[in-house]
Amino acid sequence: ISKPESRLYMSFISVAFISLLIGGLMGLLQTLVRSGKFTLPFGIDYYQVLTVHGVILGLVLTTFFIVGFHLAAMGKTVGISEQQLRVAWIGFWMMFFGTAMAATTILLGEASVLYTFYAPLRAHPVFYIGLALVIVGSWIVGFVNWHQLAVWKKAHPGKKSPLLAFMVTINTLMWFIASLGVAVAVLVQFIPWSLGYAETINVLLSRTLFWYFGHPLVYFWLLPAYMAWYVMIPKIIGGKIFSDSLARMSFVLFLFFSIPVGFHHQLTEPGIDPTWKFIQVTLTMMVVIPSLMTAFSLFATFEITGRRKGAKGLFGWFKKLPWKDVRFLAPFIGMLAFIPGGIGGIINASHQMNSLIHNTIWVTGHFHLTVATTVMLTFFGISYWLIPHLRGRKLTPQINRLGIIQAIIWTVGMTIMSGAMHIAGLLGAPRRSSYSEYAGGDQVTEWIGYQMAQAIGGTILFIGIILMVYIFIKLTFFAPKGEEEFPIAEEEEDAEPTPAWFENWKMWIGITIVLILAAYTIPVIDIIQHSPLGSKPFDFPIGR
Ligand code: HAS
Repeated sequence: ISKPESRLYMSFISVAFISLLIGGLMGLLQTLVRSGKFTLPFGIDYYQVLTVHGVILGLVLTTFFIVGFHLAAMGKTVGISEQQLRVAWIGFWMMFFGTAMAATTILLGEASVLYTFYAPLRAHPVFYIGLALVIVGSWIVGFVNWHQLAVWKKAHPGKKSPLLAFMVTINTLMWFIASLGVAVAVLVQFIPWSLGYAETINVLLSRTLFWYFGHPLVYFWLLPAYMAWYVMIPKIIGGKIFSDSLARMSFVLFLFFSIPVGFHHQLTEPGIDPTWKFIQVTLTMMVVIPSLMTAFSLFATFEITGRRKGAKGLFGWFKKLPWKDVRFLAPFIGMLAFIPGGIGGIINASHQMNSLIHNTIWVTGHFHLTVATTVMLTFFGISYWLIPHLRGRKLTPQINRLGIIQAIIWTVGMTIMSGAMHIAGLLGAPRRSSYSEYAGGDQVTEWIGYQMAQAIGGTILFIGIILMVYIFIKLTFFAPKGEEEFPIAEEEEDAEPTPAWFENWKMWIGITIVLILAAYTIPVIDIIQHSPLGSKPFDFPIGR
């Protein structure tokens, strides 16, 4: 790998790990405050800390890691030119300065609006401008990725695109279409409102535009993990990809069904006709299918590989998996966590059950299993080979051992914290609240023990973060020089050939747009007509 490439990809990944440290510390503070045994010093506001945590981990860490990983995957499979590198740097610096602007406003207490930042909470205009820069910067890198594939296809007429490049293209397409929603909200609603040009804001529209973006956002996090599961894990375990076509189909289904489902975050909201909620919940159940396909394909890969290595009996293949290789173990724990995580998602999406868990800390438990365990442990798993690969170093047995310890610490901490969140949520404990006795009451006393458990889990997780950052520094600067493989598996010989129509991008984008228009046009018209700009203002002072 060339030095300029390595420098670019490492810049993205380094921002992600710095974010992990800062955001993780905020997470620890939150669990301590919620335990009731600790108050924030210097008059720091709970919501300021919560906003740093959500924005830095949910938006900054993820986007920087993913964009860096996308670039590395494209560079490896289809190549990158000097000019493309230069343009990608522009994207990096826009994202970097955008992050710095948004972070400054949060630290000054001018943007305690949480990572979901929809109205009526209002931030300083610089916060929104910073976010817009992050999004536009990520688009620029996305355009570079598409250009990389186009150049490759021109040089290889009639050939199917490499699987990894196909997957990156789907994820960047989904990201682009989804973030158009939040870009509209930022440009048309938030910036004029925060600058004082518009006195009021259509709250429901801002929430709807946010969730149009917010749900595909979670798949933008998930799909790079799926890339590692489909393409890298088979190689790491000494096997092959079960089916190239199945993997491509599952990604295409994510493109179709990730976006027209945002209403499942708004099931309790008045102002949206229940018919449209029903339609979007049905589409949500469709987006479960590509995950079930992924689970099926992974089991197939594990079993076929194990049997090839001589495994006997129904589950003998299980013993043949490389348990002592952290490049496998960390993502594998992520897969395991996704079983309860996914089940929780299906519960959330079911309207009646949603009314029990909505706005409780159950939801926080759900996303700490999905994004903070499934996705993060897979990102850690990727880091163990990607960072030494980029830095011309080796993953030593000693760092591998530390990685295994890290994965175990993470699992223990998250099981305690997320488990306690799920149970407390079912007992009615609200999310997004600092410690309160709510004027007493039997139900409230039931939550206290679980809040203590969350603080214990949070503390263990923070130890896991320190260890991970230590491993990152070690892999980047101190591991011995050498070569680490970028693992890309081949497909099974007897798999059906991938049909050529998978490259029909116009068809995929066309179907996606039709689904979005079908799910959103009428309800959005309704929202605008029944609650036009100039309706009841929710004028909170800036910074609250
Ligand atoms: Fe979710 C709320 C529904 C998946 C993240 N979700 C959130 C929020 C976040 C989030 C951040 O319908 C909070 C937003 C906020 O701040 O308000 N979610 C779903 C559904 C799925 C789902 C249906 N969520 C995710 C993923 C996330 C994520 C992935 C991040 C990465 N979620 C909801 C709903 C809400 C929600 C509602 C709103 C709740 C409310 O009221 O506020 C599905 O995609 C899940 C499908 C997954 C599966 C699992 C497949 C299992 C696999 C692993 C196989 C394992 C193997 C290893 C092979 C069906 C692929 C096993 C080996 C052995 C040997 C055993």
